[in-house]
Amino acid sequence: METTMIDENRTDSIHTNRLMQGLIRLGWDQTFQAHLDKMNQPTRLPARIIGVRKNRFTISQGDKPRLATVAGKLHHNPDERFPVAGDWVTVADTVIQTVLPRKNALVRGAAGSRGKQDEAPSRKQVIAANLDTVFVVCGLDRDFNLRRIERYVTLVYNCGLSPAIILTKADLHAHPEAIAADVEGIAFGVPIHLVSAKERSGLLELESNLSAGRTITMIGSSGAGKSTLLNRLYGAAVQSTGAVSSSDGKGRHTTTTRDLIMMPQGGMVIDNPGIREIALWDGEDGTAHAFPDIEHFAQECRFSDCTHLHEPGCRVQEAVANGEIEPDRLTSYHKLKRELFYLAERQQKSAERVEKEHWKAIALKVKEIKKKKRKGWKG
Ligand SMILES: Nc1nc2c(ncn2[C@@H]2O[C@H](COP(=O)(O)OP(=O)(O)O)[C@@H](O)[C@H]2O)c(=O)[nH]1
Ligand SMILES: [Mg+2]
Ligand SMILES: [Zn+2]
Repeated sequence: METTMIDENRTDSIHTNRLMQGLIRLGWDQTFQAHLDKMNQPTRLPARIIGVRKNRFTISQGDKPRLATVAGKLHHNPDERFPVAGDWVTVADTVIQTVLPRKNALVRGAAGSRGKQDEAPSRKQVIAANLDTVFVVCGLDRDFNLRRIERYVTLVYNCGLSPAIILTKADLHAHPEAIAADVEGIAFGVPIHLVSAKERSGLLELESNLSAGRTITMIGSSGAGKSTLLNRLYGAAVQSTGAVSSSDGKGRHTTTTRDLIMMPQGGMVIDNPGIREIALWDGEDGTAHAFPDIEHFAQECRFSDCTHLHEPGCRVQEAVANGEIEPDRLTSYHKLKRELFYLAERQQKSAERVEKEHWKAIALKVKEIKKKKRKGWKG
């Protein structure tokens, strides 16, 4: 009998080993393990969210993907994290119980959550979690727009993430290197890659982002060429792509779901549908990272709290006047700064409102108690 016991233990540990190897392939590490250990619920196993279709989730532990549902408490409790692509979760059978704390997340202001066009969004949308790099993908066709790249880069930095800019469809431009140089002028220190998915050029340089255990995601407009790039890097058509309607240069919606793809290089890519509205969400000061040139001149402004709009002795304005900074770049900076300011203000306001409501509730309670006491004294 004793031999079978030993064998069972052995199979057990082989099983655990295999599970662990599968998880590590998906990016599992000591940080997540520590979170799991702290929960102390040995019956719940970790898994990663590798597919999101509305409220249906696909999870993986490194082997066969499985469909999963979400425990009711995640739906109803606004304080609970709700799973997104790239999240690590605990599951009991095929029910997602908890979302483990995220290392980071790509977050934006939810589309349609701002009342007027210029208003700060009132809700956030988590696009993907636990990322190593975010590819900002921009096609060198009509999609190309420096200001939009600035906005994406700020969004990425604002989330505490590292961007890399992928200029794709290089085959469609007569002087792609000149465009790359322009981008260099607005994205200091951000890796810039010129690629053509069609001609398969520039792909090899991207592979260092895809080494084992790493996760990247791609953002960019619909039709930018994200899914095509993913397919090329994969070496097969794993994602569907769409033709751009030539009349308006805008792509059709082809990717409506989010999938985490295990790449042959060892890393993982989360494909995203095109984002039409790139609203920022409050976070780290993304503009400081995205506009180091302006921040550099700002140190020499006469006033330490200079807004670089109209103050005397503003070194930033001077830099614009003598051509050290492009006027459009400063406009873009002001615009993004203003957005972040309104976001912060909105959050401050809603915090104050919660506080106020809290005290109102207490005042009501006190009144109620007083009333009861009075009644008690009378009766
Ligand atoms: N000429 C050219 N066309 C491309 C390239 N990459 C993508 N496309 C085309 O651009 C369109 C949109 O591509 P897709 O990958 O679906 O864009 P997504 O919406 O960002 O995923 C498709 O018709 C692709 O064939 C490229 O490198 N060169
Ligand atoms: Mg796509
Ligand atoms: Zn100034």
